[in-house]
Amino acid sequence: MPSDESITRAAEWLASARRVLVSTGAGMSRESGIPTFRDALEGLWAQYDPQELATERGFRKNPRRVWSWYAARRRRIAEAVPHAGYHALVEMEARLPSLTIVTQNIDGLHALAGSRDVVELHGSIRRAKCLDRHHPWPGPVPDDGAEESDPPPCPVCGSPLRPDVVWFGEMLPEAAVERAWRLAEECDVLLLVGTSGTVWPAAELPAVAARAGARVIEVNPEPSELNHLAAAYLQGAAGAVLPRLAAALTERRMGDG
Ligand code: BJW
Repeated sequence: MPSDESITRAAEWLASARRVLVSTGAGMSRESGIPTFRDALEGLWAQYDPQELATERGFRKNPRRVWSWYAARRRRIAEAVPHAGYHALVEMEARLPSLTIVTQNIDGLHALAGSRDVVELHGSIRRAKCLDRHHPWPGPVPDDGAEESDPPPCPVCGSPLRPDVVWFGEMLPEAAVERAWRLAEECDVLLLVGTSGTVWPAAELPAVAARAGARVIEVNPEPSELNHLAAAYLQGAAGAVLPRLAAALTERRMGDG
């Protein structure tokens, strides 16, 4: 666990920042019971290559398998509730002049916790669109509850529905990328939480921020590929470290006032 001194120092950086960018990955949701992307390939799915499941090619080859994998994950996400680390970020947003979250996660837990400024880089599992023409499905994603089922057809063009997430080889949503990169260039502190830093272009954000002069703080039980960029490494789980950081920020502000 990080020392009180390292938490206090990181809280001071946050308190004196004009703009804070929080960049989250799958590890952020683990304590809410949502497996990381790699963990999600456990058990029944361990026999499949991510490139088979999270690519358009994989979906076209076996739409039933990919649709069913996402249905199983969507059901698990629907039952998940944000843990204390999520609430700590909501508290930090209320206390700081500007805090935005850029997430690679598709589970929507930041919004559910009450964070107001969230940029989703990899889409959302809570939405669907059609494969060929990207017509959005209106409303909650259909689910017949079966362990395996075929994707329903798009009511507009008949092409199969797919989750509205970003698969390997696909472009990220342009507006989200533009905003995230601008925020990385402008922030004073980038708080990096629960990402392995292996998937691009999201993995580039901390380097963009560091090059522009920001301090990077990493929260992760294991050092990520981006750990060398961190001015402070708070080794531990998001649900344990972020509440300590929010509490130190609050204490500091009360001391100021
Ligand atoms: C905890 C914890 C706790 C555990 N608390 N922490 C440039 C260079 C090299 C490659 C590329 C490149 N540009 C593009 C590529 C190819 C590709 C890529 O990056 N491949 C890599 C495998 C190398 N990128 C793309 O294809 C992207 N598109 C793109 O670049 O378009 C332009 C283009 C188009 C065509 C050709 C070329 C360029 C799209 C990437 C989309 C990624 N999509 C996925 C799936 C989303 C839907 C789904 O979930 O099914 O997004 S992949 C998957 O990985 C998912 C995640 O968001 C993403 C990142 O994973 P993350 O968050 O880092 O999680 P994990 O599981 O890796 O790590 C968990 C971490 O948590 C660990 O560090 C733990 O220690 C930690 N942890 N418990 C805190 N309690």
